[in-house]
Amino acid sequence: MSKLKIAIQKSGRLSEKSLELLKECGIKFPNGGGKLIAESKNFPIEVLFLRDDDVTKYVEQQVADIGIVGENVYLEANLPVKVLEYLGFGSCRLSLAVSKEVDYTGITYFEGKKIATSYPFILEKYLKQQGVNASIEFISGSVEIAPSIGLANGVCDIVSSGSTLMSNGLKEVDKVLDSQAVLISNQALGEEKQVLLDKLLFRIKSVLNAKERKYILLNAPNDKLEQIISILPGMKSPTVLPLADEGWSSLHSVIQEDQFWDIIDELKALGAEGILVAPIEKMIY
Ligand code: PRT
Ligand code: ZN
Repeated sequence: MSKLKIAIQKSGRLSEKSLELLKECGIKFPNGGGKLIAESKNFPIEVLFLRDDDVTKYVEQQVADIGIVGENVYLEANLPVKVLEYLGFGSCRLSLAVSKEVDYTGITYFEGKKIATSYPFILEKYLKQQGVNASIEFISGSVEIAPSIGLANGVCDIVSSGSTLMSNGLKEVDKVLDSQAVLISNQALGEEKQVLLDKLLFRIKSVLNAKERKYILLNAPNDKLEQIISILPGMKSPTVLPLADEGWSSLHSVIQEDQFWDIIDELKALGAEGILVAPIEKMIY
């Protein structure tokens, strides 16, 4: 029987979350630390543990069928593979930064200057779009030290909290790209593998949908029910059950995580009580 091969990062910022996502999809692996390949016992899938820089290439070459990689790394590889899903972890941005002493007034600052980066392809495309002529110095690591050692006037690097830039005397001046982990796939999977992939994708979507939402339960006075329902955009419509207390009902629904605090304030203002918000593990449409 055919097996799906997924390439994920062996050790680094995406490793744990990638394995966790597979686990949340009900896919179990034996605990064999340090192995480069692991086979699941309960789903026809094999995991290849690789350096993140190799994931896109191996998916394109069909060494793996699918892979999880940072969108920044996938875009830099510039290979013909498909992005199937944005996974919501590994968030960061690719930004331009200069010495904090520079009086930066805009992207034209870089005209005729030199920028150090590990992302020459993305940067070149960006500079072209912006109409700026700058030379690009490729460095594979420790990009942040380039300006202080006189190698470049600025850098284009991954930023998340910004503390690495700060501790190297740099400031972020322009965002080139927002990035997060993506699920990529080879463009020519056979029929059998496609069936397995569809099954996996259905599970991944259910997990991701659930992460974005919360289950909410509350007690509401009957005369405010209609107004409360109108601000609760549930899956279809909220469930309403009468409470033993006359004039009150219990209401159950699902809300978007990011609307959470706004909605809670409105609900309280309408007299809702005993508000409970709980995580959802899976959400099937
Ligand atoms: O060994 P391998 O080649 O597999 O791993 P790697 O060292 O090349 O990659 P890794 O594990 O560092 O990152 C994997 C992916 O995580 C990246 O491709 C991004 O998509 C994503 N990611 C998220 C990050 C960061 N956040 C991040 N902060 N990748 C790198 N960084 C680095 C950045 O390069 C800089 O040195 O962290 C530093 C900045 O962090 P702040 O918080 O100080 O701004
Ligand atoms: Zn890497």
